[in-house]
Amino acid sequence: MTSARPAPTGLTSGARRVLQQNWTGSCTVPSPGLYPHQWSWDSAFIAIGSRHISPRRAQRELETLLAAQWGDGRIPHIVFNPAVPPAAYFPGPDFWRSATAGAAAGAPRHTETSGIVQPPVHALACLLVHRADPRSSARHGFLARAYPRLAAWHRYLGRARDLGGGGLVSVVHPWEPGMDNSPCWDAPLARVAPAPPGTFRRADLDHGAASDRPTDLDYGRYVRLAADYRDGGYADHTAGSAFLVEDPGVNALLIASEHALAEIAALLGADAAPHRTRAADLTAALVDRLWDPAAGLFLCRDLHGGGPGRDLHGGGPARDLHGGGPVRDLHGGGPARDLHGGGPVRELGAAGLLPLLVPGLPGDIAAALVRTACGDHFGLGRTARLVPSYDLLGPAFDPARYWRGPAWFNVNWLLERGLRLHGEPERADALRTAVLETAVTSGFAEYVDPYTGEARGTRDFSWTAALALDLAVAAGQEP
Ligand code: 2M8
Repeated sequence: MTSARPAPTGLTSGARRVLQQNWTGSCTVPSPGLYPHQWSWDSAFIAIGSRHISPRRAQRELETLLAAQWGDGRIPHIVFNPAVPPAAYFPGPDFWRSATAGAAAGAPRHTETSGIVQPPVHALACLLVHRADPRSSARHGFLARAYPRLAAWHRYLGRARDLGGGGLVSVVHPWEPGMDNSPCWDAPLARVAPAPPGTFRRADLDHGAASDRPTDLDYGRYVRLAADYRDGGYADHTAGSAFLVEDPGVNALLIASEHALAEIAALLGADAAPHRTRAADLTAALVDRLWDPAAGLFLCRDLHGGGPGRDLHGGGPARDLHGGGPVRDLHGGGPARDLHGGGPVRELGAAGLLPLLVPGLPGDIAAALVRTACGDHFGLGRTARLVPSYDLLGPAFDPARYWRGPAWFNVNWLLERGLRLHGEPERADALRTAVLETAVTSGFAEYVDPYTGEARGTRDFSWTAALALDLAVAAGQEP
């Protein structure tokens, strides 16, 4: 069922303009000022939109990213453009030093990349790009070339990143789930000793208001974690990261992509069964390890954590997450970690709603997720214009600061899809209309105030344009 409303004025022309101006000839940068290189999950979302402008260009977008894959299967979160001045973005290629520090993990020798990863939306993006023009896709062997790389990427996540031993993927840095500054990371991040302030220079503050961006203290911790990972040769098997979290968003996107990989395998005449089995196993592990029936939401699991956190259902904190309790020295001689355990992070993040994207999710859980999305904490269809990145009622909620409350267009696009998948077409239509209107009125903002839709962050942001265009096409508003 599609909405009969016309696209908001300027949507399709504006979206096309943004995607054109941010295209480099081989990929699309998220934003030429703030993010002047290629980002992994950005390119997946961008290709999902740009397939409606040029399927070939969307194929190219993904192929450029896949060409930077490491020998161990990881797809790096940034692929650096050597033509961009080093000071334009921090941490840049001089920091990550992938070709040398990542050599043992098979980093490309002639392309500089970061060493961490982002959520695996790529197989889903490849399938959608293929569907936009199956003939062009077949002519260029798009799926045949992408499939082994996507399969290796999923294998890397499944083998090297099951650091909790329970069948889910772990992230080793808050940038990996893409929701960089979420309050869900506050407790796990509090254990990390920040890099001293004078040892690095932030480039992001040249482009964004400090009040919208992460604090210097958090940035110091991001730098420390990334430097430690690099200095360990980007090895995962030792599980040495001071930050180890199982995130429901990352795992839900992997499951959705594993289903897409099964379809891709079938299209290529390959065996789809292992992908279907893997999707089912991951779904069972996701429910088993991260579903919290009382919260009606999937919660992150902090593999170094444990014990009670904030009481999500009663009034006020049961324990101060940032003070009080002992902080273990993970680099010193503390007690051995139980990597199979850990504990839930008692914060309500939008990543906990993303399993709505999972086709095989039990119906009662999907229904509970819809109730939570429409309840007081996320306000879908009620108090919020777009679904916020974090609990509207949470103690750390901030409608302006990066991933601590503002609404992001990729999250809302994913939820729109999930609502449709789980039999909620009216709610999906209403969310789609809100996304389209807000994309235009905000000037294709990077993120917006979840209540008012007021623009935040950078403007003419690529995935905002791409995903709005995709929804306009789905609504029949764009040929
Ligand atoms: C933001 O992350 C980068 C680091 O990767 C940054 O803050 O510098 C996040 O919003 C992330 O999800 C996004 O992929 C990236 C580029 O748009 O920006």
